[in-house]
Amino acid sequence: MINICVIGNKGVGKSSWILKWSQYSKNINFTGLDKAQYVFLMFDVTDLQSYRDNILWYNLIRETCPKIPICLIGNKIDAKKRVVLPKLIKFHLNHRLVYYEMSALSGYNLNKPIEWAENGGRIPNFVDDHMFK
Ligand SMILES: Nc1nc2c(ncn2[C@@H]2O[C@H](COP(=O)(O)OP(=O)(O)O)[C@@H](O)[C@H]2O)c(=O)[nH]1
Ligand SMILES: [Mg+2]
Repeated sequence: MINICVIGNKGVGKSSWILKWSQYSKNINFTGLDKAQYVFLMFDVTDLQSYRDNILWYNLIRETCPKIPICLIGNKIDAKKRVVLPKLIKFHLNHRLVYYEMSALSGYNLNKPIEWAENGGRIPNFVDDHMFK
């Protein structure tokens, strides 16, 4: 079992994703930050404030768990009124995090952050990723 803490502003879709994943598979313990091995930091691509607030959550996580692997998730990509466009999303580059776009509603990429955690929570090397693509 892996312990995962899902963090982010209210309304970004944390509960929706946790509920959906729990129906699909029982392989994860959803925990508080104190017991977590991995953190999923989620924002909502239809809510700019939730993207801006990533830095507050990130600093809070790093105060408590300086080394814990973090996966950034942009949820609600099914929504027509997307405002946080892909080209605006730089947070993961600045903080060297893996980033996945997701829709808890449609099921798109639901498993990607889990796979990342199951594989040990890789920290991306964007220079190499860019060079070898
Ligand atoms: N369009 C869309 N709505 C979503 C998605 N995920 C969650 N929601 C909706 O966003 C609202 C807040 O979701 P909730 O899971 O309670 O957010 P939480 O506060 O982060 O736990 C609910 O009305 C959900 O139905 C998604 O992927 N797409
Ligand atoms: Mg909730």
